[in-house]
Amino acid sequence: MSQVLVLNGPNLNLLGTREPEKYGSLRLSDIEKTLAEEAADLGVSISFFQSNSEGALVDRVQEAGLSGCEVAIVNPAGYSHTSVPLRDAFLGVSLPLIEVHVSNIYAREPFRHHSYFSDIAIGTLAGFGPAGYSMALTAAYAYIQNNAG
Ligand code: CA2
Repeated sequence: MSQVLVLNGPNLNLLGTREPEKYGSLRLSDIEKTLAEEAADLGVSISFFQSNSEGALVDRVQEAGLSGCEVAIVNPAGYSHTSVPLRDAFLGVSLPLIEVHVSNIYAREPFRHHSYFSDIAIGTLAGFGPAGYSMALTAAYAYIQNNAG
């Protein structure tokens, strides 16, 4: 069964509890529950990881890449704009990624307009709220189908 990892970076554990005008009112656990149902319908094995720590995210990417995960859906959160080490982890284990942002980072402060992940991603979804994660799962499934074997 194809494996997909959903990785969320710092502070996304606060989704749905603060700043709903920016990030919506769904909690991360709600988003993960929806994705688990959608993955089951698609026949894909899905796992979830959130951390506020850069090293823990790097470790999880390496583990996923070395254990046969086919695609990662990633919201690197603040690390989008800073983290060369997390970018290097994806490249280091050749793990394809789809980048998700809940908000439209291009309509926000200039420092959010650059992401260290966009140029190495299969594609990026930004500004669709929590629905962006489901869109990314659809895209991940299509990628797996087109790149099987
Ligand atoms: O729009 C996104 O998904 C972001 O990745 C969210 C990051 C931000 O640094 C990026 O520029 C865009 C921030 C995540 C913080 O999440 C919170 C959620 C609820 C309350 C407070 C923070």
